[in-house]
Amino acid sequence: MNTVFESQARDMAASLRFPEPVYVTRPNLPPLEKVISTLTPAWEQRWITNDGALHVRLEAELARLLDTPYLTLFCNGTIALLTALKALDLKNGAVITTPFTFPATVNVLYWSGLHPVFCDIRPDTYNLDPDGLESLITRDTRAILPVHVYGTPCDVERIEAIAARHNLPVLYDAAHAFNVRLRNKSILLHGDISMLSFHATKIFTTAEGGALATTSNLLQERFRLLKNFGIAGEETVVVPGINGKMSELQAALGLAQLDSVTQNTEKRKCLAKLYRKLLDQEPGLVLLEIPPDVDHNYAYFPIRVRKEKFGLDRDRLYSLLKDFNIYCRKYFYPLCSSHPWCRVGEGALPHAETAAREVLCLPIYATLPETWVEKIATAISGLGRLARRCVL
Ligand code: T4K
Repeated sequence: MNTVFESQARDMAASLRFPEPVYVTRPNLPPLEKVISTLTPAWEQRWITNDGALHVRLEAELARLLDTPYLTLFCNGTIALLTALKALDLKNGAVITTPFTFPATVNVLYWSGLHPVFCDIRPDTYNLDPDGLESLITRDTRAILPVHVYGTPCDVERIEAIAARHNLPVLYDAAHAFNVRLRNKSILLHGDISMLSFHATKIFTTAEGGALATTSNLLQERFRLLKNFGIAGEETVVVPGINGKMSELQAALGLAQLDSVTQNTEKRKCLAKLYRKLLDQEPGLVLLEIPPDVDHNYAYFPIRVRKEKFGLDRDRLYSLLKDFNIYCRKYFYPLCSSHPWCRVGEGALPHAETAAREVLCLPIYATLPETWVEKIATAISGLGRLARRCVL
């Protein structure tokens, strides 16, 4: 590596270094007193899980906020996804999904006796590309499992038209898509089932937590049974269910946060706008375009780093930013298709492979100061300029 670059990059990092680590995200935590006061009735009644009053309230409030007829809470998004596969009675076959996702999306298939068939992604939205979908459908296919990556809706109309032609259910991994609307309609109204995650890294959090949304009353009833061991009555177990329940402690955290959802999204929107203003013209950086018919949640701020024009590749930029105390994340590297148990050869999913090599998610969260965004953008453009000057 060029020593002039090394020493000047070190000087730049020393002068711009944040006094504390800047993470890709931070949970949006309500005041602790508010969580305690929300939790107090549960404490007094000593009812801390199993469909408690807070759980019931959070379910109803979220269904209203997210505009979905049926929403069922879970202990986390992964168990919710696993339960959705069981509720659809999928077994012994393939599910078509994307390789550009968090391992949970694909791991649940293996836990359910299914296997993934990977469809390449669109290079602009990072979502499953419907152009490649239909040719992957065989007699073995049981369902389609697309992901609304970074909260951007998939091409739901085309995916669902293909699914309908082949009589296949569509289960959306909507872990990133809390409160996203497409053409002024909740994204959760698409497909048979959508899964949400309320993990600490998500824009609405119950520490760990998740939900399934559906428009089907029958599916909702199955979720309820399956997440509670299949228990239909004190002496009746009707299906082999598991424990997917959310506790009252988690529900209290969720309830205490509900009134900040809109403000939180507005803050993120402003920060995303600022990043865009500062980085849009940077050579070799490609920013995610938000389609005009989408009300986005700005959960992530992914950039694509093209070495030929930017001067540095994504991995080098990621490492150098750590010297500034900036901890970005390579969501989603490695691709799920590259896990040894998937055995998909290199070159089979070209758009996903390029995205996994080039995408870097920058810090974005409601309490991130605008001055920090300016400093992060200065660090990124400064490193790019320096690299181009030193011709690495
Ligand atoms: N499908 C998709 C598409 C998903 O993205 C996910 C989860 C799932 C399904 C599964 O849903 P869950 O079962 O998780 O509900 C994180 C999360 O653990 C994971 O939930 C999330 N996706 C994924 C995108 O991100 P890591 O390995 O990056 O987490 P970690 O611990 O490195 O945290 C990232 C940053 O967040 C830290 O650098 C700092 C900050 N952080 C994290 C935690 C836990 C905090 O500030 N406070 C915290 O408490 O996976």
